[in-house]
Amino acid sequence: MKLYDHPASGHAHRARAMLSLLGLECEFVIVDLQAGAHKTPEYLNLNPLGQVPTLVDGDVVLRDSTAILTYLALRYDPARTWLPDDPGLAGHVQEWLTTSVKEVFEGPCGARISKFFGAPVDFDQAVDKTHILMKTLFEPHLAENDWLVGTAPTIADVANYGYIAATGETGISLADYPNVRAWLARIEALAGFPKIKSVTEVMGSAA
Ligand SMILES: N[C@@H](CCC(=O)N[C@@H](CS)C(=O)NCC(=O)O)C(=O)O
Repeated sequence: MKLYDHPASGHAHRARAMLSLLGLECEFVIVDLQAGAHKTPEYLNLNPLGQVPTLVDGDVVLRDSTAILTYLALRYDPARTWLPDDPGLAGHVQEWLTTSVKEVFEGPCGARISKFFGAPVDFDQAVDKTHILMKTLFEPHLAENDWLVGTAPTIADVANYGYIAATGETGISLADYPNVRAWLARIEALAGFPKIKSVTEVMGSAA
C-alpha cells in the first residue's frame, strides 16, 4: 500500500492516522506541494484533482481522505468498530464525514490554509464559522457523548480531529469548548494515534 502524503496536510493526516490505528504497513510518498509535484502529469494520472492524500492499494486508487477512511475500515477492520454495520450508526458516521468536508473545511481548515498557505479564503469569516460550528454542533454533542458516533471511536472522529486540533496555531481558542478539548485528548490517547503536527513544526520558518 502506498500513501501519497504531505506532513502539513490535515487531509492526509486522516489517512495516516487510520493506517497507524489499524497497524497497517504502508509506504509514504511525500508529494512536494511547494514544488508543484501534485500538478505533474504523473501525479494527475493518479489524482486528477492534484491533491493529497491519494491511497494506492493494489488496483484501488482513492483520491479523497474520507473515502480512504471508509475503504480502510471496510477492508482492514473485520470487527467493524471503526465503521459500524448498524444502519443508524453508519448513517451518523456519514453525517460527520460530511461535516468534516463541509463545515470543518470551511471553518478551521479554511483559517489554517488562509494563515499559512495564502489560500484565497477570508480568515475572519473562517474563524467565525469555526466558533459557530463549535457552539452549535461539536460542544453540545460532546457534552453528552464521548465520541461523535455511538460509544466508541469511529472514522468520524478521525476525520474531524485534525483541523480542530490544529486551531491553536491558527489563533482560534477552544477555551470555551471544554468538551471539544476533552474529546481531542481522548482521540490523542488512542493506541497508535499520531497527534497532528503544527505547520511550523513541519515546515519551519517557510510556513
Ligand atoms: N477532498 C480532498 C481534499 C484534499 C485537499 O484539499 N488537499 C490539499 C492539502 S490539505 C491539497 O492537496 N491541496 C493542493 C491543491 O488543491 O492544489 C480530500 O478530502 O482528500
